[in-house]
Amino acid sequence: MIGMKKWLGFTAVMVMAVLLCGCRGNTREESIVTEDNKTEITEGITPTEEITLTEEIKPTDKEMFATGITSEENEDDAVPTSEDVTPVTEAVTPEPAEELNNEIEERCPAKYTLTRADVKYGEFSHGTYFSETCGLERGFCILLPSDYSEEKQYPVLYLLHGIFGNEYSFSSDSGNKIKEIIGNAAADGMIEETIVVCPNMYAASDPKQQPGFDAESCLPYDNFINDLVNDLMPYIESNYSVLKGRENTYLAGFSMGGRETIFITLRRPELFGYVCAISAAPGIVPTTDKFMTHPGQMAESEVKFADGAVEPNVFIICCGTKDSVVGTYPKSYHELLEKNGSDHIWYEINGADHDNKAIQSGLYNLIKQIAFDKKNAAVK
Ligand code: FER
Repeated sequence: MIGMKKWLGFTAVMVMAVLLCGCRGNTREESIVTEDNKTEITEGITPTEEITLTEEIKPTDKEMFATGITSEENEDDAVPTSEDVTPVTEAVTPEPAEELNNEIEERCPAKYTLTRADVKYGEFSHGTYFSETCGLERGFCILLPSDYSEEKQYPVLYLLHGIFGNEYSFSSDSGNKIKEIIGNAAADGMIEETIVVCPNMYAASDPKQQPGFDAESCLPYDNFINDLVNDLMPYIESNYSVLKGRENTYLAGFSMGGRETIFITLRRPELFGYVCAISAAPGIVPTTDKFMTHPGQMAESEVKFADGAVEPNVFIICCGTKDSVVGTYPKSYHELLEKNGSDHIWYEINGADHDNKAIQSGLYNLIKQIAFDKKNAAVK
């Protein structure tokens, strides 16, 4: 039922968003969200282009943007089934290296999302660092392998949350199966044991500033590139036992985090060898969607790698075919990159919404491409 409630709540937010298009100067009295979460439409609302939803979105709705909708189709993600906790050791055999291919699989196979009896998964913990960019102490969550040791060194994946999220967005949603996918892929020998860092992507200098659907409230997200590169990455690299360099530094993000993933990758491609932008939000280039008018972070002609730039070994852009929040914006980024001659992999996840199915798919395919690329490099 959690999923159903979230879905209804989200539908109400979406309907509100459309209704509120006409509410600048008007009040919410013109649309009423009833107790059973249905929105009643009253007369006299004419849509305008821009809206500010900051005060209209409830904390529970904000979670949906931050880490994805839990739709009915994805209830299996939210509620662990007996299958999830049943030891599946016999059914799960490591992928022989020679069988590893680089084909995209739309859905993350169940053997990577399952909790296996014979695998020890890492745990998330919380840390802080001083951000010169923001002039503030800021938080991050970090997933360390269960047997993390200073004697070893690990690659790092920086994983960016959606709008209204924070460093806890991914670790507090067990439905995304991040721990399981990373742990199972490492247990199978597909990838090395890997650290996952989940930052707070809202890099504001004023701790009172809040995210919202207006240009000014989004600026701290666009400032995150500075915090990441100048503050967080150096902190992680000097306080944890990590492998440095682009071959060992991965970047992925969901929705608003997907948008910043693309932006950061285009601006600093020398830093990240493996990248995946999942269900990327609008706003890299100027546009108006159902939430707001975006001034754009760059012109359409700039959506490319600079001439002569080192490019990521893998740069994936993906999105569900039923994404009810960002629609076809991810596809438009793919089309722009293609038009501007910049290499990337584009694929769609059939039937997925703005949800954990998309997140799992993007994460799994990123891992698979890393595995294939690194194994190929090793035999060259
Ligand atoms: C927008 C549509 C979607 C937008 C952000 C999002 C800032 C992000 C959604 C999410 O992170 O889930 O117009 O503008």
